[in-house]
Amino acid sequence: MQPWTSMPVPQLPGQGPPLRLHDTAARQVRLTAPGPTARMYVCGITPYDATHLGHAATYLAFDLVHRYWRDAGHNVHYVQNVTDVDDPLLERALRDQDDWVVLGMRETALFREDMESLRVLPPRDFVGAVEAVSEIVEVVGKLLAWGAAYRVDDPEHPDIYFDHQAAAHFGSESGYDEETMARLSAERGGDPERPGKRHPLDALMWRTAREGEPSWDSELGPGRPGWHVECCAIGLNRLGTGFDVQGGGSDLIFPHHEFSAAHAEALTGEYPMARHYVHTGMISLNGEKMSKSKGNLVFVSRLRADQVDPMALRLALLSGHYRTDRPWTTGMLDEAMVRLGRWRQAVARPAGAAAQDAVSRLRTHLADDLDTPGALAAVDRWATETLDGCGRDVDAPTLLRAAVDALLGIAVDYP
Ligand code: 5CA
Ligand code: ZN
Repeated sequence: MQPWTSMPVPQLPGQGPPLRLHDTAARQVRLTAPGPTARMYVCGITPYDATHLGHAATYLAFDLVHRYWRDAGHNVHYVQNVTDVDDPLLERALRDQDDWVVLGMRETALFREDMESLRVLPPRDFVGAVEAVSEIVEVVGKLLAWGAAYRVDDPEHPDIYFDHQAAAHFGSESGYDEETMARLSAERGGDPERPGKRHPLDALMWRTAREGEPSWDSELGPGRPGWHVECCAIGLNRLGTGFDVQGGGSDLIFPHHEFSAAHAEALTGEYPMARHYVHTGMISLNGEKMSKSKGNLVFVSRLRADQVDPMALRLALLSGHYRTDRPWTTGMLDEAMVRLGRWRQAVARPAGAAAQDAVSRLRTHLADDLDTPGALAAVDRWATETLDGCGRDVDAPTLLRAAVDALLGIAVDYP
């Protein structure tokens, strides 16, 4: 698929410390250590509804990773999928008597616009599940041939499942016990009750064709891909194994990322698929996780239509730490507008407070597991000192303008 349009990123003098990120598998904050090309896969949307603020917050967190690595001199190979064929999309299309392909295309187009307006740097590869069907078939075919996958004992629908015991490290990504896994599998798209499986946890890889559902002819017989194998195939085929970051919201820790990793281990014989598993906290509204299925949504596109400044929205979503579950309130947007106003005033001054220190503090906070509250406070401090007239550094306004653009993605004069 065509990703959205990129935007220029200013080059800053100097460098910050290496980036440290929380790794779910290690349950601690660890250094990232990418090679010249940093490799990141972030799970993309299921396009059956518009981008809400929870999605936006998640993609903004990984945009900061992208930007920090670039600032550190790395090329970033960023891959993102679009789950453009899956149960929730098909169910929504059926409910609204919509064509599932058109629904997916429409919501993906809106997502692109939303990402562009928030100044999220696009992935290098933006890949739909539909485009990747042949890649997925190849992965499933191999695992089936090797006995890591099997056909369920159901003559009418001999769907293919992954035997989770085929991956020696199954469970190491989430660290969850079996009871938690069973509960989450049932809640998040799994089917522990399905008869004929070797084990209730085993996850679907290939769903044989059903009446009224889309399907693709393949060596596996007509059918459509399961969800976890989609991200495994798209990620491995573009990044290879042992890539730097696998990312998504904390609702993907299990079963999605556990199974993608397990498929990859069974396929490549190598472990781990990703060196860091990075998960964002959930944005809530009225006390509940913002989710398409609950319908308690604030859409990015709606706020754009209401003339909300996208830079204020970006700042508001970055004002909390990415790993914290946090509520969305309109007060956050008001605060962000005030903050942005002060930044705009300060960078418009002919001189300001010493910029080097401010930029170095900004980088140090971001390097510390994306401490955005600390990073925003560092810019606030510089803006206050500058507006109080304490600075004589004539290069400072230009440098700060470039730094908040390059590192935080906030262009003060945008749009
Ligand atoms: N297509 C799959 C991933 S392969 C999927 O989960 N799609 S999604 O549209 O449901 O979510 C897209 C991304 O937004 C995921 O990383 C998900 O974890 C994240 N997300 C969903 N809801 C929230 C929320 N309320 N707060 C923060 N992130 C969220
Ligand atoms: Zn995914």
